[in-house]
Amino acid sequence: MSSTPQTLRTQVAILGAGPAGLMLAHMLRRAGVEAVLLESRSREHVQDRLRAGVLEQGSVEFLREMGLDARMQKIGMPQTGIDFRFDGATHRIDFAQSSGGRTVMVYPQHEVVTDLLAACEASSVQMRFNAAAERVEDIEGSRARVVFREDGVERTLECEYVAGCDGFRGVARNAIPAAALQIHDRIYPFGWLGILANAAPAMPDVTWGCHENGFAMMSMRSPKVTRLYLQCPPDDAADNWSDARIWSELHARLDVPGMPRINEGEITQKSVTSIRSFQVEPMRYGRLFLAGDAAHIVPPTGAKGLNAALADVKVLGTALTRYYREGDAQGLDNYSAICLKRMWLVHRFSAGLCTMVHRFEADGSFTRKMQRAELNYMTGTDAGRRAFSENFTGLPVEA
Ligand code: FAS
Ligand code: PHB
Repeated sequence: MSSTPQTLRTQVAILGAGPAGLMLAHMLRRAGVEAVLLESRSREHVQDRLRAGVLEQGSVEFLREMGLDARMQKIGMPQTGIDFRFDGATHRIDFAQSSGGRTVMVYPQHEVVTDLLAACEASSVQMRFNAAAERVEDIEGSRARVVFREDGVERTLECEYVAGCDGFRGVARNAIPAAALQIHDRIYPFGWLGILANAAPAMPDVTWGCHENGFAMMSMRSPKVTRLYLQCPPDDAADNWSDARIWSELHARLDVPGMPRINEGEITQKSVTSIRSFQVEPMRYGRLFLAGDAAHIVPPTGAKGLNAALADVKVLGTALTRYYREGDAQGLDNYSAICLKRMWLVHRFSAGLCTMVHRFEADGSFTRKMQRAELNYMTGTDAGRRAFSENFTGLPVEA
């Protein structure tokens, strides 16, 4: 018989143990704010999920401020430039030089989650795994409620505020009345085949192939593991891609004369991800705050998904801390406006890049010429390189 009561009480209920939920739980614990985190999946599943790979400079600094950078400093891979391949040549942007020294760090999302889980467990954050929120109620009342199911038993978590960090397929967003929720959505006519290979990255820079066959990318997860992407049809399946076909297309789309060819190796993971731009407004309704993928999705092209989630949490965690420590609700009241102002600039960069580098089958030669003109301007002019670099290394977060 479980000792857990049917009804739990806390100050902040956090839905989701992805980077957003775990970082918020860690921030609130450090601030002495009481929180309970509910996660529908197991701890192992959460820790082992492979996703993003690149941290903006602001995210690296945020992790350092939160005391979470020890392993990142050891195994992270700092990046100062990015290599665009098109028209049979290489076109490198040194984003450190073009942004006054700002850089990014290749440090895989599952490593960030590993660090966050360890920190939350070390500070006894109340985390409940295999505890799926079913609905969020009374977000316009004096106290909110999260109804969740754990070990087959329905329980209730009463709280003052709910942080919906439960991702794109979570339930928090559903608590906002349809009449109050604006949804902005664009689904792109292609997907990405993501590949993990036991092969040393052939180049020190993340390398993009903007090819007639379609987009491709070479990134990395460690000095011995390469992360690769191939544009594919939106309804494609990983099983349609033999190893031979994968390597043939990667060489066709990424190799250029005078530069090292992509290194081949054992493919250990391949999966197809759909590509979309998605944003809900507002990101706060009554006692509910949405953060990360629960509020927005960006095409992975600009490496912004994970970073945008951390940026939201920096704003929300700071605002909740101010409220509980000083009784000042100004940050909470401004949360949605601050995050939306930054997010629409993140969408602008991510959707713009996505449109620039992919092959759109339905488009004619004029659009393809415009894409090339955009690429030449972005990589071939100081203004273009600076604009790319400021965005890729990360826009400021107004916390
Ligand atoms: P997450 O989706 O990470 O976490 C939400 C959590 O909530 C999950 O653990 C989920 O189990 C839990 N949850 C859901 N419903 C619940 C419920 N009812 N009750 C309790 N818990 C619930 N971004 C990049 O920048 N670069 C990339 O290359 C990249 N690749 C990606 C590949 C894939 C396949 C996917 C899906 C995303 C990728 N992303 C990438 C984006 C990704 O990194 C997200 O932006 C990031 O995980 C967002 O973090 P969270 O907002 O915490 O959401
Ligand atoms: C990745 O490593 O997953 C990655 C790197 C750079 C990008 C997008 C994704 O622009």
